[in-house]
Amino acid sequence: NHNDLKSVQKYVQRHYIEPNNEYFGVAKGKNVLVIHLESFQQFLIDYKVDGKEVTPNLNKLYHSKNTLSFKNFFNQVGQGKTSDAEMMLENSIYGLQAGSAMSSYGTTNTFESAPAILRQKDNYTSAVMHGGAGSFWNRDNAYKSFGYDYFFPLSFYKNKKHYYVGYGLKDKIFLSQSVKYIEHLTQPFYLKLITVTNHYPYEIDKKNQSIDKTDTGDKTVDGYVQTAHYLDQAIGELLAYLKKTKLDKNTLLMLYGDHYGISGNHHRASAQLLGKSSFNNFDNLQFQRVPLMFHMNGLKGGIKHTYGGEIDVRPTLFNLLGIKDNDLIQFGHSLLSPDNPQIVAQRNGDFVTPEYSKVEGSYYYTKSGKRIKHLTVEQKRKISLINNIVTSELSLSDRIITGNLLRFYKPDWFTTVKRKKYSYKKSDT
Ligand code: GP9
Ligand code: MN
Repeated sequence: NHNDLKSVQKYVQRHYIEPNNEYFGVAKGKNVLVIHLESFQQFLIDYKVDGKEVTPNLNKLYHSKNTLSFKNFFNQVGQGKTSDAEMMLENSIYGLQAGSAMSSYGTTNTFESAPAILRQKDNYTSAVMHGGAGSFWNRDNAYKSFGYDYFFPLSFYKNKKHYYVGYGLKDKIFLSQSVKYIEHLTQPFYLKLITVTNHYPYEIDKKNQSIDKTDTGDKTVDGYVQTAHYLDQAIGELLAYLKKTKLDKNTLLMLYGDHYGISGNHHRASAQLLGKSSFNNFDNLQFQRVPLMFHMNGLKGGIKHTYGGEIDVRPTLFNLLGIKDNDLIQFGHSLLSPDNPQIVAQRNGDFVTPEYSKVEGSYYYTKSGKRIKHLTVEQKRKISLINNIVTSELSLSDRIITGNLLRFYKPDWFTTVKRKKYSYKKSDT
């Protein structure tokens, strides 16, 4: 009810942080091309197998002087996996403790999401392209609630038996076919391309295996670098297209990994991949780092150490686009802001900060990985502040979703999204 909203509003206002002034609006009015890197972990960046880079194209982007790269950026998804990542990126609101918020509430809830905001503030056209079924994770409904103008799922693409693996079209085929749709989008656009080949069980046909598997002997792990390499090549082809069409001149690229590719059930193989003698639950939490990069001609880039997560992506993007977000209900903070609190909540209540990590009720020093056996009074105080923030955010966020609280709130300038306005036609539900 309204009182629930009041407490949410109060909390959000109290924790609001100004964006970084120097970066405010540096990408104002540019196209935004979001590349979803399926199951892509940060450790793959600069990773080598037999002396060969697994992801040369992404490595080049990562190190470019025109790329803002975040090396301590974490995924924060729960059971909703990809859909939780999308929920956080579009809304700066968490997924749920169980299930997928996009599936359970995407059709019925009111949202004030990135595509609607960008349309209303700066007349952006928005679209999602994905070589998989439109109904997966309830995308075909949730995207309407988010205010996406267009959705191009599998039914918009030519499909043949050898085009497809796992959950959708192979990334190279998906991206090359997407080009004709990208060309026709009215600019400026906010476009999300959702890749899918680098998804468990990491299988790809012989012809597209152009790097060796790793040799941990763990069958579900060893193919990972191979599909990641394939994804990287597909990205390379897309970048070449952007260059050829000069779209790169007026486009802000944003790339992110949605969640882990190697789950916590593969400690031995993970240790071997990282060249470590052991791998515990603390290591597994640190393993939740995924890439986040913003790339644009002329952007003042660099590798940033700020700790953050998917909840912070929208405020960071809005910082670059010069979109004021002080009157929006959101839990994230611009990663460019010097005052970013750097508290990265995990959906189960664990957290990472530059100083402390909480893993299944135990506390560790983030830098050394040493477990803290006895907390000092001062540590107790600091950690209880962090715990308060983590639990408040998660529970307030849950109340927004389960109580559909955004129907009671909108900034004056915002017009409520009408789902009926959108029809994705060929949608293959
Ligand atoms: C399918 C894809 C996979 O469309 O996005 O989702 P995931 O299994 O990673 O949550
Ligand atoms: Mn995923």
